[in-house]
Amino acid sequence: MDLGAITKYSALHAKPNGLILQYGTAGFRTKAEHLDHVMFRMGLLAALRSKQTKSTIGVMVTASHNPEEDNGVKLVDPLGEMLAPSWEEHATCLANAEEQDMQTVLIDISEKEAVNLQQDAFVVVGRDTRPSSEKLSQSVIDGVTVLGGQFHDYGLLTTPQLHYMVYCRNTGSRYGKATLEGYYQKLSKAFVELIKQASCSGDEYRSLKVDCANGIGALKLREMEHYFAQALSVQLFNDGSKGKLNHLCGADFVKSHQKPPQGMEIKSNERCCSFDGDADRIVYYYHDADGHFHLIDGDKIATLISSFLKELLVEIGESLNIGVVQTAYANGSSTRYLEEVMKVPVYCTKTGVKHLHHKAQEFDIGVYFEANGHGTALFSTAVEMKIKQSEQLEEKKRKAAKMLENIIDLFNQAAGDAISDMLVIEAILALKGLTVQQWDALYTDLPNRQLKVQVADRRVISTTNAERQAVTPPGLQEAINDLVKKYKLSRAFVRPSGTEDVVRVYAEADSQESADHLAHEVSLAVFQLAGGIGERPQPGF
Ligand code: NG1
Ligand code: ZN
Repeated sequence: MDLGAITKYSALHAKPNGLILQYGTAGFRTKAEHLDHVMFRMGLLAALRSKQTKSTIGVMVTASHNPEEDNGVKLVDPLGEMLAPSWEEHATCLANAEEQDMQTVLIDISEKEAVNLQQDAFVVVGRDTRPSSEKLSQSVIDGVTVLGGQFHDYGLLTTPQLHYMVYCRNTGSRYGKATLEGYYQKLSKAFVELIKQASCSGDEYRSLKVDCANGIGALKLREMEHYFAQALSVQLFNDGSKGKLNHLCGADFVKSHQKPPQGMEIKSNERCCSFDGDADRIVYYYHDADGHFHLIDGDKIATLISSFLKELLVEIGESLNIGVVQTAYANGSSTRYLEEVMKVPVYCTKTGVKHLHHKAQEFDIGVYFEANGHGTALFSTAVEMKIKQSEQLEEKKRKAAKMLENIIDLFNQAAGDAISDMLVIEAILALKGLTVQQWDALYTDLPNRQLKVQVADRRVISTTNAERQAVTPPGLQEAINDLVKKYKLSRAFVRPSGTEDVVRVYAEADSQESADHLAHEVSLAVFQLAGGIGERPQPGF
């Protein structure tokens, strides 16, 4: 390590005194103007991680669905996964070290992790469309370079595209070519082949309106659309040409406000979807003939996908297992439908895709989605083996195996990906001959409400049972239990957010009014028992 050079360059990316940040569920995220030192240091850390794993590491500069003024950074591990937990701790230590302690922390990490500093390092960098992202990604590169690392700057990419690049580079291109062209071709080829197998290929399946949150998804979908134009035409809205990123549009807005984005004209029964700011989340929706808005969230996406995959497995006649992984935010109706009607085992993990991804790896086919639309499906080698052996099978089984093969190619195995999920969904709807209303009608969501409560220190709330029960502060869970008892089909839980300084409250019940009341009452309990600050939560939304 050239400590002199590190000191010199670090001074050019100086840390504001006293600023403390945490590597949370989605890496570091805050106002862009506070992030320059974090970016430089994450460049250093990515180089160390690359030396340690002898693999390519990814660094993505984005703040996803946050407002345009924010930014953030996350590291991508060798197989496209989120950073290993011990390295998340190192990331936090390194980002928070005062200028004079930075070197010591860096040496500490290298020693603890037995990093061979002579080893080469290679880091790939991607960024979203935020005005601050270009300069910040340059700071990442400065960090990589000062540790003698090599880099490839992909420039503008969706978050899942960067995961894909990392995965390809570390699997000797067996998975795919680590270029945008490679990504577009792999996905589009699988999609077009799947669509060809649809018997009902009427025009109604062939067009889709996409709200791109004024973000990177618009640019990349526009680059990609001609690769699959023969099978699907996409009409892009909120493409960044005028509106602000994530402002009144995008998957997070649509899901949390349960209303359509601005800037999109929706005719009745038209199929529409929204991406978030870095294109790793997707939700669908439509207006019915009476003008009512219907949201189809991550839970219903998981239901569509897992039921289709289960049918294919039955078709092949193989005893491969399939499981669905959700979080506490999954709508109660979805869990019930999956378990009782579809007879698919459902598991609940803590919030954050790394937890879901980990659990999903336990199955031959693991489908995981957060209710907010972030998810994918993972396939074990046993499934791939089965497909390889399908040559000997009878015609019908061979066809199912072929479909499964294309579906595997179409899913981004490295991460939840709005573009890839969109194409999977479009293919399944076409293959099953399902309209958006028929898909929506699989089950009816229980009315629900999510709220935020400001408290002095959100860490006073600790949870258990995949965040569905509060352990501390004393009395809070008992209070929630008593409130829940007052309503029908009700459920409520609270947890500290990993990305915002708030406590999140979730409630569902048999009517919207009840869900709203319950959420409000639980908010008051949090405010009283967990050190609420500012104004007491008010009823009404
Ligand atoms: P937090 O802020 O920890 O609730 C949010 C989402 C997560 C996940 C992360 C990362 C909800 C309720 N929470 O986490 O699901 O997507 O952001 O972006 O949607
Ligand atoms: Zn995102």
